[in-house]
Amino acid sequence: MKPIIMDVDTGIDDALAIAYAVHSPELEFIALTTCFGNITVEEATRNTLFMLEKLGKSVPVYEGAGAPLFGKLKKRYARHIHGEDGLGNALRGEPQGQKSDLAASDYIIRQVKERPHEMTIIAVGPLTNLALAIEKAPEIVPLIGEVVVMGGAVTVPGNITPYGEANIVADPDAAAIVFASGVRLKLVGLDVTLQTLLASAHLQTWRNSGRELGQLLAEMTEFYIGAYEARYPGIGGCGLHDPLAVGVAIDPSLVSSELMRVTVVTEGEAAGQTVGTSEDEPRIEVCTKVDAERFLQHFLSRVI
Ligand SMILES: [Ca+2]
Repeated sequence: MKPIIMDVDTGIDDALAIAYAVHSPELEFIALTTCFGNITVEEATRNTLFMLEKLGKSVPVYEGAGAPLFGKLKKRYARHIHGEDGLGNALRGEPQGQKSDLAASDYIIRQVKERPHEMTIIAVGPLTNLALAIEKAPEIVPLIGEVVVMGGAVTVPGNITPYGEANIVADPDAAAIVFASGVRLKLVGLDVTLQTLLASAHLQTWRNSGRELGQLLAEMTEFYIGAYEARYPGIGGCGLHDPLAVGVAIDPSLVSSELMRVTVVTEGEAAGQTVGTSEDEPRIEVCTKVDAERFLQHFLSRVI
């Protein structure tokens, strides 16, 4: 089993990704760390604890950054896409569980040192927590097994701006630090995630499952697909952004990649743009192709 920490800003696709990971026996779920992003960090922590309770899974949750590394929020929260509560308005009551008593970045440092070369970090929100960990303790870089990042748009246009993808735009400086650190990293960006559409038809299977989890995921995902329809009329589904990062951690053969150095624009209207070049070091694996149908079937076979 591959030990993982998931770093999340729990909106709807994060929730789907957490369910997928919890139900995947290849992964040993060690902890979750939370970050601002789709919503505030406090809401991300709450939503993460809520999902874990619905999944019947006990995993510690460490709260992290509430804002980007340098200065104020550069983008709005994404309540129009993820709902007022971040879960498509499907949140029912407050979770009973409590967050653990250590900052996310400090937890990441401690855990990586405890299990050198073993930990996979699946980062599906802004990269602030990981950047903070690397800034505080650069010696962890060669000790991290691998980082799988949902973020960026290297060979395709952005989504939140013409240039940038939401997780990177939310904290371009953090992404720049992580990408330049030399850490072993796979970038699962819009290059591949927009090829993985979950259609509304699949939700009926979840509703028909007779399970509370199926109802919950169907309700929140319906909201998410509605937001996609508003943005891309006729699309008939939603991108499985964060779940694909989990899929790649389980089975790297779902994607193919190119080694590139990726720099991040940190200022101006193109802030958050991810620019790939093939010559310079350090290089990361930029996923450029995905076996979308095989991934979708794998995800559907696991998520509820
Ligand atoms: Ca996310």
